[in-house]
Amino acid sequence: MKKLFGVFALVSIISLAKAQGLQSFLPSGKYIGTAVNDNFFNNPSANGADYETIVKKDFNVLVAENAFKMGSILANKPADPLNLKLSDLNLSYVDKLISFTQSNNIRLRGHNFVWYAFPPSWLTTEAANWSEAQLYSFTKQYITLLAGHCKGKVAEWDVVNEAINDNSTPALRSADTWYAKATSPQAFIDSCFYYAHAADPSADLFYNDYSIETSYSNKQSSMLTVIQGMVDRGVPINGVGLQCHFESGVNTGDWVYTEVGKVMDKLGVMGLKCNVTELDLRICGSASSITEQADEYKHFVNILLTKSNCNSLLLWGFTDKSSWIPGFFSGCGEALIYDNNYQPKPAYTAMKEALQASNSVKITNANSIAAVVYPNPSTGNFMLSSSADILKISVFNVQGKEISVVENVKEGFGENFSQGIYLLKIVDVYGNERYEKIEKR
Ligand code: 9MR
Repeated sequence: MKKLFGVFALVSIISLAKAQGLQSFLPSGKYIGTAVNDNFFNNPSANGADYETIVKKDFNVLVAENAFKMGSILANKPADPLNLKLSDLNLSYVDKLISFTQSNNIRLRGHNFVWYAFPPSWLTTEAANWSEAQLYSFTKQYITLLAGHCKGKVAEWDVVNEAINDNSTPALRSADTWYAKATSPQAFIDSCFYYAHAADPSADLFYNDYSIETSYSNKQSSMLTVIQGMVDRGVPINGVGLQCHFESGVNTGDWVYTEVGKVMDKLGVMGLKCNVTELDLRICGSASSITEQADEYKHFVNILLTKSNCNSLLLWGFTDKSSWIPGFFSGCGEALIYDNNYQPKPAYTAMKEALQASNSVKITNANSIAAVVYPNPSTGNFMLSSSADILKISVFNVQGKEISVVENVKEGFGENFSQGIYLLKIVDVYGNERYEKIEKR
């Protein structure tokens, strides 16, 4: 018992060192992350020291905003693009993020192997002269080299990004892509997944896109048809990423959260994961406020926590000091959870509160003994709030075995309960007894 206490004390000290960042409140198997910007790789002093401190404190999954894209990795034209060598790939930023995530015990997401947009400038001209077989050969070599280099270090990859047409007819882009020589864009996409799987069989492979989050966009039905087809053909796909670049107060609200939940369920039925991969909630003019935005961010945390096939919620950056939004949407900004000076915004607090609340234990049906148990944010113990003084709480596991008795409960209890369902026998000072179910999540 003494030894066990020692272990708990040690775990507590380590937890405190993590300074109660967002990720410290997550149940196991769930991840909250951010994209790291270009300065992280080539000009950290422009970000300032707070940038890295916040990344380590709050997030347990990272993705590079640009550094893993073909436009960065093959920015320089290789001597022979149809005979690619590992040394043709500029992997310095990739390796930097691999080593950062490994030394800080952070999960790494790769974005992306194939994207019609922003290819290396030489590729569009070059690929227009290739045969279809040469296009396939180049793509296979690129994915094989990069996925192989990152094998076991990148937990999940966006294999193909934004391949579906905005106007949905036909479903897949072709003429506006560097891979237009593929007579069947679908066969080309399938192949990309096969190449990635062969190079790193343990990585989760994703299709990632925007405007697929709700059924009000025609793109969603195209996506479901495309993905169902891939599943039916046995293509090694593990999930779909919903980018979720939304305008606060405009493309938000209960209907959106419900819709996001529904598409996650539909993909779950196909046996797939569905993650939020690029969330930001831009504020444009007076359409919203940072208070409204806070509530919206909270809903996305709840989606992460309640959807079993959603394991990650990634933000497209975390600080308004560095975001693609103002440069892309004129008059819009403030899309993220820290302000320009790295001060947490209401959105940050709301996310944290949603995560803390998810750790709470609820006592149900407590009529004569109205009692609520909630987590003490600084210790992780459970606190009891009751209308009557409680004499004793006995805790039973689901097998009915009494595993703990706490007497004269005035302060915290329950720090050593693992996740699960328990039965409490609560006795107050007047001898009233109640049996209540509690769930530690
Ligand atoms: O935020 C990224 C921006 O810095 C880049 O200039 C741009 C082109 O590479 O890509 C932006 O990220 C996009 C992401 O890769 C895919 N979904 C949309 C994102 C915002 O445009």
